[in-house]
Amino acid sequence: MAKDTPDQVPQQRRLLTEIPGPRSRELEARRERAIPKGVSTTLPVFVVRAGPGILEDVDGNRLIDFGSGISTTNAGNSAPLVVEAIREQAALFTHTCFMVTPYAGYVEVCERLNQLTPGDHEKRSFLVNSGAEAIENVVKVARYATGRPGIVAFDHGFHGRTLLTMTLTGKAMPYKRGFGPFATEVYRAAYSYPFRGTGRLADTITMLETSVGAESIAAVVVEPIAGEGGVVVPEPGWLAGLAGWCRDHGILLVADEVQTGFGRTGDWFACEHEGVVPDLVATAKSLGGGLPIGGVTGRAEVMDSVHPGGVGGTFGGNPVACAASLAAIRTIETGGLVERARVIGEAILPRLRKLAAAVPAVGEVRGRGAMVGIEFVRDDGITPDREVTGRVLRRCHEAGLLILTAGTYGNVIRLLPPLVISDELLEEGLAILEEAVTAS
Ligand code: PLZ
Repeated sequence: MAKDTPDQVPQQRRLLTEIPGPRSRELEARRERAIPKGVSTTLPVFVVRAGPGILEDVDGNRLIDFGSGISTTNAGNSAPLVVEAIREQAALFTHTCFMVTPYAGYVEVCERLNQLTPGDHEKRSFLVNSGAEAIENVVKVARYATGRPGIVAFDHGFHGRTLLTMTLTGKAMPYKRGFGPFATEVYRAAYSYPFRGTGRLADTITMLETSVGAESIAAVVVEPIAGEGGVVVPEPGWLAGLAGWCRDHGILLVADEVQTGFGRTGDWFACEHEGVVPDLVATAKSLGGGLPIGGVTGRAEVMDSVHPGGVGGTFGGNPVACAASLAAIRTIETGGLVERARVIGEAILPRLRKLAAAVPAVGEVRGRGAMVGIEFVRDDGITPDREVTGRVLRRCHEAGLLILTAGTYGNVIRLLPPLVISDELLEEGLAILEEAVTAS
């Protein structure tokens, strides 16, 4: 758990105005004149400081944070070690471009990624700026190493917003509609979604073998738990079965651990729970402790196949982001935050499952560790109910609890609390959520 520091936000929920308050609304009006509506916001309260479990806004309201900037501040917002590391590095130098003159921090982050990602085989890593850029690069490396064109992605998958990663993403609205034409040689397969009874592995494999051909597939890109898709946890054994099929056909298994990585699910990486060792792993979000950085990690022979100069970029592995990353990883280690994610899951899941048994609109509560989804359905028990989801979201926000939605059908409430949140705030947030669900 993070230590109290003089600048730490008091760890109490506090509502001084309605949400959003007058100052936030003023800023929102300015924002509407300055920023296109294509960039949208879950909750337009403008933040002035945050951490470990609280977001404080311009009106002095203090909201409980169950979002972690979409699983980016697992180690806490402005975690003390991260702030110190950023200050120190920023005072020394802010940029050289690793491709021009290198520095140790970049090497150290890659060493940490090589150690921490699943599997004890020899690995190499390089650094980029975001989750999307990490996925772009795993695809480049996989195509290069295999000499094959095809990339498989899944229903309910989210991999980013660039042309290629948007193509891999499985949801038209809001991510794809109107933004085509898309990248070529991307094939979509069914993801295992036990609640909806879809995505049997044997059918997925038959489809890929008959309609694409295994020998044309360079890589299968998969989230171990589909985050944006609705915290969909595949059937046990599905991921391992997929990995086995890939291995048998010389297809590289790419784990997109951008959202699930760095302790979120109670393991360093969500693949570990399934005993799966991917060939390539894409990371971002909590790798940077709040600063933008992404990682591409893979088998040494795959990664080393690319010619010198074949991958890179101006800002990839920026020294300040690397310093933040090393400190964020240290914070997760020294704070026992991987274990803490399990404890958070054990606090959330049974409680919400009890609620599910009592409220027919809750179709399923699922997740692992501190990554939890609540899927809302109509009276028939299966038709997605976006309206009730929206009501729960609004009620929580008005009560000072920041939660997120997710889901291909927009009917999932998603909980991603920072792993440093106190038991008291976790408890209070859950009570608000339970009340909102019961009332909606
Ligand atoms: N892979 C699994 O979850 C980003 C998206 C926010 P970037 N998820 C949050 C939004 O609406 O754009 C994500 C992810 C997984 C890749 C990405 C992309 O990561 O750092 O946003 O590019």
